[in-house]
Amino acid sequence: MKPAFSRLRYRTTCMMLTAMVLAACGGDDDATAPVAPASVDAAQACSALAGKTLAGATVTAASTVAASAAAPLYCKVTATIAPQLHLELRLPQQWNGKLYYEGGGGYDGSIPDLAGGNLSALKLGYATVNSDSGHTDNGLSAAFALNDTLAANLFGSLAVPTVMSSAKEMVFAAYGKEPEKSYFEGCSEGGREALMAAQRNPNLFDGIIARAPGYNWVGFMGHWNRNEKAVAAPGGQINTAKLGLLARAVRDACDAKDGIVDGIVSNPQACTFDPAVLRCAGGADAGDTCLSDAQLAVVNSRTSSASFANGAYTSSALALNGNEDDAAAGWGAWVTGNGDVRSALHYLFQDTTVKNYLARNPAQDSLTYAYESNLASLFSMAALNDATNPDLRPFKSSNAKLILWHGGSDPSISPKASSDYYQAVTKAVGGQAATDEFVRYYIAPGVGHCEGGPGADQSDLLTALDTWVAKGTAPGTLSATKVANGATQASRPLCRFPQYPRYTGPANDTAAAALAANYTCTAP
Ligand SMILES: [Ca+2]
Repeated sequence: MKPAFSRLRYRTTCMMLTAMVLAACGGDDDATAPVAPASVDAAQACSALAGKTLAGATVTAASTVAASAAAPLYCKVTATIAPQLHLELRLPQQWNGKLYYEGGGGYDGSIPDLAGGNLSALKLGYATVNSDSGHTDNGLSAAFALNDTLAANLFGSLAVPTVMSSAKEMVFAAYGKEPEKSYFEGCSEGGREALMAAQRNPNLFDGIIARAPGYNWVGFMGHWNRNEKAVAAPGGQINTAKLGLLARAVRDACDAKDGIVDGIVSNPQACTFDPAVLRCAGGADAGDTCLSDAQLAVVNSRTSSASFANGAYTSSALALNGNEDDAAAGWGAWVTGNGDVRSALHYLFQDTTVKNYLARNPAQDSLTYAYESNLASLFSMAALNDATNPDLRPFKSSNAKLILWHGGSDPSISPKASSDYYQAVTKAVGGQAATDEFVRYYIAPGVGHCEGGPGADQSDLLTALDTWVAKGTAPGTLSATKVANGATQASRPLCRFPQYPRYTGPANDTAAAALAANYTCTAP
């Protein structure tokens, strides 16, 4: 349990009371603990919070949401922490005594819907909380950072601890007891928030799940700036047919190295494919059966690391994985914009970053901006947003646990970036044994950015984390499933890094290939 703020507050209140009523405060720790009601239903939780201001959060609405096929009965609370930080707290009728905080995505700017991680947590009985991280906009806009220093600081690192202060107080007011455990989970930007909390607020959560974390903001944005300039260069655009050519060539070379040809390169460390074999004769574009030098320059920009400010900021290489042509995990949406570079997600993210953090000029064209032209702006953005500190000893000392997860075919953030961070943590905390005491790292082969792709993208990491934190049972090999239309299509073991799931079942057996039992976590 984290510092018992409610007891401290209760004692403080008692100290302020006169001797006349002091007896009611009791004389030892147990007696000072507030007594939880036998049960609190969702309507009571709502009425306890309606109209209140708690730890700076003013409740703007509190109403029950009836149980449905999608979600159980809960009290939905919206609140504002003045002047601009908005949060939503969901208090289930059947509370498990714990709090779950889910991070945002992109540049945040809105409260995430009840879906994905927070819906799963609510179904498990967790009280859940989300925020907009302190500004209102679409997730592809960093306009808030241009002139709103508070918004920039809230987005960078302050929203999570600020929201947590209020959320814990609200949970106490609603249920009569503070959360027994508090967990954070986030992917991409939410994964950055997760690692930021582990680094800067090591006592805030009992456990953290960081998935595909965008922890390296300056490095990643600079890498994307470089990549998108290559796509925008004359002849740099890679069409769908050429992406198919590239992906097939990678699969032909590497798919089988995990024991099964299933469209997933599960053993990337055995993959030594060189895209230069696809070069058009002479280097000029000669149609869809080869890649020109301009197109290979895009491939090489992504598959090589990037470094800025004399190595102060770096970004890991993003290896080819054979899913470059996948609808969800491929390059179309993220890199090429399917023929329109200025609609590619990486173009859009780096462009709003250049405009609002670096050039500080909304009219700046990011494709003509030299990324290192203003080092002070890089330093400033890093101080706000980078969660690159590998020294998690304070987090470890608080007895908290961290689960790292990354999709093996992530087209946005390289799984190698998470591997590099994990290895830096291992070094910083004193080696593998010390790391194993509080970190688990998993790569899910064939999975795209946070989800999607041909791989098994669904795993119950929250229960694995809770079992570790609450019962002391550290997670080993976990399970992952691929779900389509509500039905499980395939299962795989989710192996601890650096292991991968190697197929050990019968050959040419589609049913066997869909079952996790026919795979063995194997060292590369
Ligand atoms: Ca394979």
